[in-house]
Amino acid sequence: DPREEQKRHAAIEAASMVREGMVVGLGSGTTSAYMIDELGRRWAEGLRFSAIPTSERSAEQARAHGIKLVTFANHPLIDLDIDGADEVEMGTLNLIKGRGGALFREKIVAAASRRFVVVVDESKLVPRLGHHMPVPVEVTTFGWELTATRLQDLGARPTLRLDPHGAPFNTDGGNLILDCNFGEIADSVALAGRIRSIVGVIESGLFIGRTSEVIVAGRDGLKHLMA
Ligand code: DER
Repeated sequence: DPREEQKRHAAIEAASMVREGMVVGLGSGTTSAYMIDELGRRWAEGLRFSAIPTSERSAEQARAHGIKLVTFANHPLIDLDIDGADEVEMGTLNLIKGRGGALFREKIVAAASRRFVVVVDESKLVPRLGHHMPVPVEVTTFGWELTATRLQDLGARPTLRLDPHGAPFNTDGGNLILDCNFGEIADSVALAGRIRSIVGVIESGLFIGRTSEVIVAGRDGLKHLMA
């Protein structure tokens, strides 16, 4: 599958940026999974670094490789955070993230990082956020129906995310996700602020002004887009 090959290509390129002794943020999703496997290979070759995972799933994958996991207690600053994205807006490099359900921890880790490097296949590049992805919004369970109504007032069509068994999906933090279809977003900076100001909203998958660099893998190789 060429898209999986592209994800893997971008992930390996980003993993090569990890230096001895770094504190590394481990993203979530399929592209990040390739990155974690590559870091596992480098760990087996003797590279030593510390890692902070953005999901239980990524933590499990890293542990299986013997990668040392740490917390913010002793490592409040991350040198390099590597993560995927659902959409990357050309020009601004603003993101939609959260299809994997880890957006809250992902944003906390990105915010704690000197550098936030995003790894994508070329299909993720869009002229405007909302091009083909809804904005995942993490909300508290209590009163989620009211929070959904307030998101509708912002112009969204919110859908409660369900797990494979048809029950409401619970994030690692025990919250719910409303996938909010806003259509194409003209002003994602303003929208991100409006979403955050709704009581009951914990965090949204709009990552605004946080991206340091995007590694895009395409048919004609790798591109590095710098913020
Ligand atoms: O859920 C997330 O934020 C993931 O990083 C997602 O945005 C990218 O997942 P993918 O690499 O499986 O496409």
